[in-house]
Amino acid sequence: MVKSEIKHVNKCRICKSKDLIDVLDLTNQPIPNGFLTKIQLKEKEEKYPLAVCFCNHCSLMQLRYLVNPKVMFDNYLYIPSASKTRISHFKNLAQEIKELTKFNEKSLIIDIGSNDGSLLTEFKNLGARTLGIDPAENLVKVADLSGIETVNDYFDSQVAKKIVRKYGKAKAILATNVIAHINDLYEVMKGGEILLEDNGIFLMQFPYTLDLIEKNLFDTIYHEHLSYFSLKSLIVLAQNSDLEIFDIEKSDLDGGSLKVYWKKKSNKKRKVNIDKINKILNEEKAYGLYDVKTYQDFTNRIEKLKNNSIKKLTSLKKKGKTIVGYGAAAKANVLLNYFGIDKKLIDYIVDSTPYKQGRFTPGSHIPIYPESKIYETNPDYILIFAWNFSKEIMDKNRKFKNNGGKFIFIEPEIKIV
Ligand code: JHZ
Repeated sequence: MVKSEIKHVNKCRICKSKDLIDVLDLTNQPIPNGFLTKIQLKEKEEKYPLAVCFCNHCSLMQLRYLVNPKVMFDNYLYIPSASKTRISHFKNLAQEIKELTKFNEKSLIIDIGSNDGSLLTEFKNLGARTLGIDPAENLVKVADLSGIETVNDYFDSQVAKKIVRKYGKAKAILATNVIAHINDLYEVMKGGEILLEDNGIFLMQFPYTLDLIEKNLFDTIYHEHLSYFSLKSLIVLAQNSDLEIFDIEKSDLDGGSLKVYWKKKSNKKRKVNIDKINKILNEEKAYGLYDVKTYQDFTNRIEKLKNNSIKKLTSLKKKGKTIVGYGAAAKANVLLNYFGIDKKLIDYIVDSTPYKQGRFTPGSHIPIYPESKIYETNPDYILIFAWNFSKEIMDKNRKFKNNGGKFIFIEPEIKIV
């Protein structure tokens, strides 16, 4: 696949069925983390179709068009450490895995999509040996500087074999917010089988499709997220695998996510929490997650949401109000580009990520500043794009609120607080 080539998906990534039904088209968009420098603003911007379809067989919602991963991930500007809430989640996760696996200084903990190494740092602090895997060259350097050794690659069974030869097997493999980014999920499972110690665990965490649909979180649909999982779809994925799900937890992170715990089938010491698995499967069925109509209704709600939001924001602007954005998240760009919002409506966006500051949002070309900019210009409204961190953002901006400023939320319905 050459750099700008698009791959059209005509069979399901998990069950291989060709019965894929188009459900939502978010139009052609630039890649969601493709923040532009001032010089790049003058160049032609590459845009790619962004649309999802529903597999009528295993019910996996998935992207209809795939962008070459090298375009999206080789140089990556998103870092988890720009949000305290996420880091505190990482701290708790490390503690939880310590209790579950009783890892010690000899145990190897692997993180797939390890980014700047911030999750593994928490494991290192608890005394484990750590190894990251990440394709982003820029972030591997950052992780190395903070003492987290990282293999600069995309995870698959070949990489897993190399790691076992050099470092041994893993007590725990972590894959937080990365499984949705990987096209060949069977390679992930194979890699897990190769890499995991016999009594080890493999944890996947990803935004949960039921929450996405229920809360109208359409902006989490973007080119990086190839799959939108239900539990059912993962069970289909595991049918011929040596790994099996032994537990599941729901988490509030990122608008609602699922933590799925895998073990080797041969490991009989860990019991499979079959009641929990059945409970979640029943919830999915009762909600309609296996029914295409649920997704079609979602699409209709999103179209309405778009029209209502644009109307509301335009009317504020007509009254002479100033609106700025908070959090130049990947999902901010989906919303801006799908709604057709630009500098005429949003003056600027603030973000705590040093790599994003001084750049411009892809497609909409809105400038990004450090968070302190809010107190230089005192806007009337802040639109919170990073809604998953609204508490952290509102807490640190009490002064803005006390000065009479208001916050705008788009999902699930446009609301001013
Ligand atoms: P955040 C990323 O999506 C990319 P994004 C990725 N594809 C993925 O799957 C999801 O994460 C889960 C800023 N911020 O984490 C920091 C402030 O400025 O929701 C971030 O740029 N001030 C891997 O990009 C952005 O908001 C703050 O106080 O949607 C949040 O981005 C806080 C708390 C955040 O991920």
